[in-house]
Amino acid sequence: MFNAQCSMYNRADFPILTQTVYGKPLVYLDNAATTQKPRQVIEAMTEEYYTVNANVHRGVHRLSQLATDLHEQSRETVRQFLGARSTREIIFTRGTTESINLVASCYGELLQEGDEVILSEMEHHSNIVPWQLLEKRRGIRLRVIPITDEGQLQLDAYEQLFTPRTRLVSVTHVSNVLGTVNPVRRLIDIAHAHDVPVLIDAAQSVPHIPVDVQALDCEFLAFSGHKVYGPTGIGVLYGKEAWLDRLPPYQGGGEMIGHVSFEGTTFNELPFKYEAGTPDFVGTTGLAAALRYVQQIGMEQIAAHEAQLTQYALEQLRTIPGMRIIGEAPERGSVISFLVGNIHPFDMGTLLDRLGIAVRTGHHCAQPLMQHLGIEGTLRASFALYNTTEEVDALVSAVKRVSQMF
Ligand code: C6P
Repeated sequence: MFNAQCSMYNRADFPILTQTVYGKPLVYLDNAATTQKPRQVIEAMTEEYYTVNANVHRGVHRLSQLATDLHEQSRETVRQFLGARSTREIIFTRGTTESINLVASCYGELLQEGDEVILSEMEHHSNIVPWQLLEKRRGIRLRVIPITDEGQLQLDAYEQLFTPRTRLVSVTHVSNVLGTVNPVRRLIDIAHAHDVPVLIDAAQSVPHIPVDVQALDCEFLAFSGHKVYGPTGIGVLYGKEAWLDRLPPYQGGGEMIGHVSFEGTTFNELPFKYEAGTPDFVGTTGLAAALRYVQQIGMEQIAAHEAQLTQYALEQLRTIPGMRIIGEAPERGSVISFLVGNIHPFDMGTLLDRLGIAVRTGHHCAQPLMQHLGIEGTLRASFALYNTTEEVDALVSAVKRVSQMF
């Protein structure tokens, strides 16, 4: 089905998908947790270890210069991918979690007791706990955008949350549980009307839909490499240059300094001011290879393919007796959370695994959302560019089979 839409894609690019588990073909539907890596990513990283490996920005020797060039070209690939103005706005981190913690830590230095940060009820823990730590450390207050029964943000309530003490809005672009695609451009416009900057958690949007930071006009945006077919341990914080200039550095160490003396230290220019220590320069090569891979296919094509799969899966899953889809927003990504009757998600997930179907079960690091929904957890199927209608059929027939066992 997908090959017909896009000649650039070849499922054989993903060697891991050809295996069987418990004698059944692997149906990998846990892509919101992490995606599989195409050969192009694995080979780019292996090649670098075989031929180039040397520390970056530190050596006059040939290998160090080659490694530095690769690393900085990767930054340029990320810049293009996100539509950022400058590579000075692209900070390499370990992932979305670290990117959000970086903003909480550095922006937190500028906040005073009583200042407010607006989050939403559907945030991942990584966009809640860093702000709670700041609550303790700086005495800030959190304000939370409520959600509707369908799983959409209540925009009227959002507007009511702004006060003269609001200092930041930090919201997810796409919910990792409900699949809801939030109207982030609208949220940003409203925040800007109150002169408030916005951080977008794009962990679940960057891999699935086109994201352009200038079109969004967000001040900060975070995503993880491993969710967009890249390696683990590498991620990105985009920040508008004026904001990154204004905030204090994150961690201290090599690379982030201009000059160090015991009398006083000066800091490096952007983006290095936020990148203390030896960076994961092979990780950035892998990330850039992954972004080139999805760009060759086209983010619009990937989004269309996944939307079609999600729609089909929703229709098919709804035919199962006792099926309850968690999250019914009309604008949705390729994540489907569900429960069947009274079957515990863990039990169903374990049995699905025996049938070769990999889904995630549990609270998905969104316990406040689970509390709002009045449930402990869900099963979650999440799609990527390589999934097929046949795999959706396999999921649906396995869920049917398992639910008949109870
Ligand atoms: N969600 C999931 O299965 P890291 O772990 O830093 O790469 O990403 C954190 C994160 C932040 N925001 C959202 C919306 C996310 O979905 C995630 C990661 C995974 O849903 C692992 S818990």
